[in-house]
Order: sequence, then C-alpha cells, then structure tokens
Amino acid sequence: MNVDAQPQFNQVTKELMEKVNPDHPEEILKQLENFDVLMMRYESAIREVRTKLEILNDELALTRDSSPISSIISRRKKPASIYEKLIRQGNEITLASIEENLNDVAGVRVICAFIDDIYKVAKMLVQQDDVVLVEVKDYINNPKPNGYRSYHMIVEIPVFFSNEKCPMRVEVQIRTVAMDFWASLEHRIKYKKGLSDEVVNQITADLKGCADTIAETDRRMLAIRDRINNLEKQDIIDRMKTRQANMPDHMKMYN
Ligand code: 0O2
Repeated sequence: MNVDAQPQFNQVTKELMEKVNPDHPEEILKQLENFDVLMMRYESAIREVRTKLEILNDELALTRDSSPISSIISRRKKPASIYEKLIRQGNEITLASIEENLNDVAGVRVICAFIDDIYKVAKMLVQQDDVVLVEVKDYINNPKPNGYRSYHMIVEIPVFFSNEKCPMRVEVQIRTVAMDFWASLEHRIKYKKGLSDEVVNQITADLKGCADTIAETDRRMLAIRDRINNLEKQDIIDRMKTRQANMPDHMKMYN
C-alpha cells in the first residue's frame, strides 16, 4: 500500500519525541502523516473480513441445524500496542514499518461451537479468490506448552478506496467457545503484576489442566453432535420406510 509522506519522521524523531508526553510515547504515531488513513484502512479490512465470514455463516446455516459461527469479535490494535510491538521488535516507527512488520493491527476472532467448524470456516475463507493466505499457525493440532489452543491465519485481502486498491493484512483467530473462555482467563494472568512465582506457577499449572480438560470436552462434544446427527438421519429414514410400508402397493416408489 502507498501511504506516503512519512519519511521525514525518522529524521526528526528527537524533536518530535520532545513534544510528546513521556508517559505516552505512542502519541508519536499520531504525528506520522497519514497514520489516521492507515488505521482507517485496517478498520476497512476488518469490515471486509467480517462480511465474508458473516456471509459464509448465513449460507452454511441454511444447510444445517445451527450456524457454525457463534460470534465474531474484531479489534484494531491500539497505538500504544503498535508502538510497544515495533520497539520490542527493534523496528522503525514508520507507516511502512507498521505494514511490513505487524500482521495483527487488524484482528478478527471467530468463535465456533465445534472444532470441525473451525477448519471448515478457515478453508472456505481462504479458498475465496481475493484472499491470500500469508501464514497459518495451528495451535489446535500443536497447542502451546501453556495449553493455548486456537487456529491463527494471516490473510491479505484487497480493499478498494476512491483511487486505489490496497492489499491489507488481517489476523484471523478461530477457536471454540471453550478455547476462547480459557484464553480470556489466561490472558489476564499474563498482565497481572506483582504476583509471586509460586502463585503464578500454581495458576499456570491449573490453567494447563483446564486446557487439557477443555480439549477433551471439545472432542467429546463433537462426537456427541455427530451421534445426534446420525440418529436424526436414521429417524428420518425409518419414518420414510414406515410410511412406504403403509402405502397401498400401487403408490410405493420401491419395494
Ligand atoms: P493481543 O493483546 O491479544 O493482541 P506475532 O503477532 O506473530 O508477532 P506471535 O506471538 O508469534 O506474535 O503470534 P501468535 O502466536 O500467532 O499470537 C498472536 C496472538 O494470539 C496474541 O496476540 C494473542 O491474542 C493470541 N495468543 C497467542 N498465544 C497466546 C497465549 O498463550 N495465551 C493467550 N491468551 N493468547 C495467546 P498478542 O499481541 O500477544 O495479544
């Protein structure tokens, strides 16, 4: 994408930094010309991906009892997190650097009821011909050591503006309701300051235990759903057979 007119920034960092509240160094980002434009473009990319997912969900819901997607949450990374990540990774504070080095400024989280829906939704999204799959991290088949499970993709989609078409990157995280419940609680412990090592270790071990239980429960729920589906199919077949059997011979479609 061409969000121009930011190169002077690198040469005047010191002067600009002096103007910025030292407690909020991220405010420097807002001094970058076109920072707002870039953020608006990420917001637009989020809307595009959300719409694609909503359409897929509506379509799939017509062919089955329930929608594969329970909810979709999205967020644009805040300037403070953008700034912190660029600094942590040793990258320049420029618009080009944001686009090159950060894949998660635009984030969409998709919550599904069942594990197989995660893979169905992911496949259907990336098989659309305007979606480029940049990266996949399957933390469901390869959970993190702490027990984190989720399916992550970086996708690039074109977003059309008045004068140009911009390829924008969006991080899509897909997980079950149970995985999401776990991740929200685990996220809180990460940012909790001042806890003793002992407490952190205990909570971490407890969380790992819960993650394993949740994974097992997700698998069992899937197996139960499949059994129910099969029973429902069998019920329909049995009722058709009974109806057939009770018909006069000349009306039977088959014997
Ligand atoms: P936030 O506040 O949610 O945005 P990268 O983004 O590629 O530089 P990384 O860690 O290699 O960094 O990417 P990865 O593994 O795909 O993780 C990206 C995001 O997944 C994280 O974003 C979290 O949202 C989520 N995530 C990854 N690991 C964990 C975990 O162990 N626990 C929880 N609760 N969430 C996790 P951020 O930027 O870390 O946080």
